[in-house]
Amino acid sequence: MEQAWWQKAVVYQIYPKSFQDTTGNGVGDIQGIIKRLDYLKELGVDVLWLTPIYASPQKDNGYDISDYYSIHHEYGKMEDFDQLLDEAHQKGLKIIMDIVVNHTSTEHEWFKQAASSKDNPYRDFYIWKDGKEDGSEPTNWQSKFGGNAWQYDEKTGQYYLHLFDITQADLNWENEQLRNEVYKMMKFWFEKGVDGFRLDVINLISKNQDFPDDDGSVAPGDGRKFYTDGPRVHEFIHEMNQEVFSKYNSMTVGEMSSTTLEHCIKYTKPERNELSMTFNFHHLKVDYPNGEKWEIGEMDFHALKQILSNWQRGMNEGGGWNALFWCNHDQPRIVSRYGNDGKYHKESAKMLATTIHMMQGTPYIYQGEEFGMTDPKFTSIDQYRDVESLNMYNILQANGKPKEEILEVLRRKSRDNSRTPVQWNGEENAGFTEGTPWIETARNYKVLNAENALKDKDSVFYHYQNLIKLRKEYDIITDGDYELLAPDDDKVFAYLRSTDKEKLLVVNNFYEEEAVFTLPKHMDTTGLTSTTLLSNYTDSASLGESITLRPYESIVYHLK
Ligand code: TEU
Repeated sequence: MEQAWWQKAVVYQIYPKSFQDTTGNGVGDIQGIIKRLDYLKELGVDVLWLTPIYASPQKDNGYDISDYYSIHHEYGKMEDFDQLLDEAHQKGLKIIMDIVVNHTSTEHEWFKQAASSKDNPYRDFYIWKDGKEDGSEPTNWQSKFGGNAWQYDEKTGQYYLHLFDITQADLNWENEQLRNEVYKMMKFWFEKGVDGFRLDVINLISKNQDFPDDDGSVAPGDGRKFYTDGPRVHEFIHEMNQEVFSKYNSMTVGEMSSTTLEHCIKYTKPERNELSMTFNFHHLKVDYPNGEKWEIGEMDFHALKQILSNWQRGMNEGGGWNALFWCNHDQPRIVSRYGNDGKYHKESAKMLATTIHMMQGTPYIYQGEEFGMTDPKFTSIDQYRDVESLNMYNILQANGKPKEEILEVLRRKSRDNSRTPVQWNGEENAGFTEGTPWIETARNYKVLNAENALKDKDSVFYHYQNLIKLRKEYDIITDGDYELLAPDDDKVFAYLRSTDKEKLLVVNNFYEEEAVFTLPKHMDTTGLTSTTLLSNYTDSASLGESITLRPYESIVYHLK
């Protein structure tokens, strides 16, 4: 297949609220993004993904949209957005918008209409059901933010579905008029000149219309099997593609909650005309004991290697396309999580970056990741802002978990770990704001910040810059096949990328103890010359039959 522009691109995710404030109100804004465009050019990324900037009551930081056609007032005005789009384009940066169409805020005009009476024309834009005979919720499904997923509406005597917060009401995709409204809105943004969309939880839009109770085989009231990759989801996304995406030279990335490889191949196989690529989260659940997010567990290294490798091979063989990432605004910082944010901060941040960036797919860098931002390690519940974290705090407390333990869980798991202000410099509030930031800055900003990273030729920042350059120079990173090497090794994540002409050998030590990697017998290197393309130590060994790797050492060899 002919290559699409986004297959060789690197995307940078901006969480505007925490990126750069220019007004002193403590909240980031669009002018702040404009101010930092040159920094992003220096890094070398091609596309900026902005998490939702639409009008919103901000119960879930913009994932609760009240008007798809206007900009949230704290971020600026539509003119600011137009200016951003224009300046970014002039600098050769593309912009993709985050669009949330599984649900809207209950403050959205559609919902207000829908809730006003049972026969309002907008009623069917949402999912309303009568309670069970005893008046209880229509199903036992749990909301992703805790509690039952149905909310009773006194006025009309029915329940509406909300898979997330109570103020995030699920849209009814069975309704054709709703779908047409969504397509119209998407076209509005494309006509403005945006280059694509990140589609929030797009694999949840088609619900099993029988609305059965969950038998609890996965977890009590889980419910996911009745709406994840649901009955009509491919049909709806294909329709969206035909009505909207296919008319523009766009890229689309679907956020896929609890999905499968088979579905993601379908979502992204070009001839099916659905999406460009998908995010999945299986590699970020290998530290969930028994699949439970709100418990602390060790990272299962073998599972991590197997999962990433299955997706590499599976998407390649199936003709799909992966989005590659460690970090986003919902995940703790990777260096604090699978790396080491103390003694080996630099080494481990670079090693993790190499591991993911040398794979096949489109890599995503989340703001601050490029210089190794860490979790803030909050110690008090007052420091948290995230609706999910606050809900879980209450739920775990009601379950009888001691407060100190809950705080420890949040310290490791909270989404706020990635939402603290970007650490631009060592000035007060890290140069993020001249006012009081909406969420505290991590304490290490005096040392760990973008300004220092730019001054240090050996910084994590320049490692990311190199990874991006390599992707542009070496087609094999985009095109090569993938093979996991030494699958049973307890410390080393090594893989081989190959085309008929060349190979890339990527070896990563994930631990702070030394590790030895031995070239597998079947890998014949005779007649090939090896050069070291990148490493995170200045004096890494050249390729030999076995290589001793120092703590978190990571080396990329090119063989030709
Ligand atoms: O997240 C969807 C999602 O399922 C998560 O990663 C979620 O944060 C996690 O399951 C909670 O444990 C998307 C957005 O990225 C997230 O910020 C929104 O809160 C959510 O959708 C609702 O729009």
